[in-house]
Amino acid sequence: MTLKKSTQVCIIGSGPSGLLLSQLLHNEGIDSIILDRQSREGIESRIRAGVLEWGSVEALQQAGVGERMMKEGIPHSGFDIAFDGDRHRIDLEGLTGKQVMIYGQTEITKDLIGKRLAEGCDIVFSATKVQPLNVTDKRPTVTYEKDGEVFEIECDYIAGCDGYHGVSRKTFPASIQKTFERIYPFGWLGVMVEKPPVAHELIYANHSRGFALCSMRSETRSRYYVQCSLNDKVVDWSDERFWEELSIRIGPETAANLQTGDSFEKSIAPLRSFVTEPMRYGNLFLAGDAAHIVPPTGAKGLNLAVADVRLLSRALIEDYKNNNDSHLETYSKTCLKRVWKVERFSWFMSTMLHQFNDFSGFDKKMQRAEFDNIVDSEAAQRNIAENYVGLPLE
Ligand code: RFL
Ligand code: PHB
Repeated sequence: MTLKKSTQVCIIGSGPSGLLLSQLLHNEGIDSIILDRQSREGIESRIRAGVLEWGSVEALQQAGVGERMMKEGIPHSGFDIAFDGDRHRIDLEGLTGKQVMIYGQTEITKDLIGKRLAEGCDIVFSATKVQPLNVTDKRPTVTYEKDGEVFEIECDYIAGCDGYHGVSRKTFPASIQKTFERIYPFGWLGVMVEKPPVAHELIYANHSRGFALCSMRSETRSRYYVQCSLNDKVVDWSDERFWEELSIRIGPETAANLQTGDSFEKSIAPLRSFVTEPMRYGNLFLAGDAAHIVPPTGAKGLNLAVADVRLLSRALIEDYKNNNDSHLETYSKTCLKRVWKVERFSWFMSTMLHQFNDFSGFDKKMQRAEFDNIVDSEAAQRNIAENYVGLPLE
């Protein structure tokens, strides 16, 4: 027997995209159900992004989930780029008048899940066989299974917020879908440690042994990354090996302030650029990682997801409140223009800052020239700063 449910917007995925969309819709009286294949504990323990554009900060505040972020988050006015021991600060605030906020994605997810559940939202965790159906019909459906029972949700719209490995994007017919992809020939090994950060601001470093990033989650918790081989396994990297390698890549002066310790999380992530076009098929709309992936070097993935959701919520609210579907019609085009600019920035930062095995002597000179150009040109610095603090929504 199939158990029936009904809602206005069925949201697949309870990552930051799906949760924030549900919250923004709820605030305007629009009902949604969220389905996720993972457990709540699994979702709340995923360690991912750490840097929020100010536009994302404002969106979370406007949604009513900014209270803890404004207390515990750390605003940053700049960050450093280092190249073979030379270092240059990008003065975000001086160049753009804006800051970014250090606040973990894990915390944003916890804040959103807490608020959504407190307000009575139906979030189905550990749902299996989630499947959007009849998405070009006026009332599409989503089916799923939970605890051995089969459910069918009837809705007006489906939001595919189910990340890169989700089911929503796969529902698009091949005849209308175009995908664009670049896979980078290396990964990032990330480590979290309960020690104060090595510096007050982030440091992105290109060293002849590979890229390194010094980041943080709080005054007492640091997040570090080093470029690693795609063949590496986490077990290949003892804490000792990690600290040794990071110290070499950030150079002796910075490393003198490095407080090492036992890591409590260590993982390897591949780097990828990916875009699917269009972001809409019938009444199914994609948002966040379901539609695009950026390499993490520009700190853009989560922010791009928030930007999509701001546009999608606005379009749905216009449709429900004013019977105006023009923003839904232009959603994909508006998002993709911004997505490609952010893809460009993330690709640029990744290309400048990593070691590529197949780079020629000329390619390496180009990387150095990019760095020197940034150091010597305020215009180049401003362009980086504008992208880092976040491009306008449209
Ligand atoms: P998510 O977070 O992947 O959530 C998708 C949800 O969908 C569920 N799901 C399904 N549910 C039901 N049925 C299915 N078939 C499903 N398939 C999947 C999943 O369980 C999951 O809960 O996507 P969303 O919401 O679009 O959010 C995107 C962000 O998570 C992502 O872009 C960022 O984490 C990227 N990122 C960073 N972004 C930044 O803006 N700043 C950063 O500093 C930053 N650092 C990072 C990052 C990503 C990293 N990794 C691990 C990929 C650092 C790293 C290391
Ligand atoms: C992080 O703190 O996890 C982080 C910060 C900046 C990035 C990527 C990841 O560019």
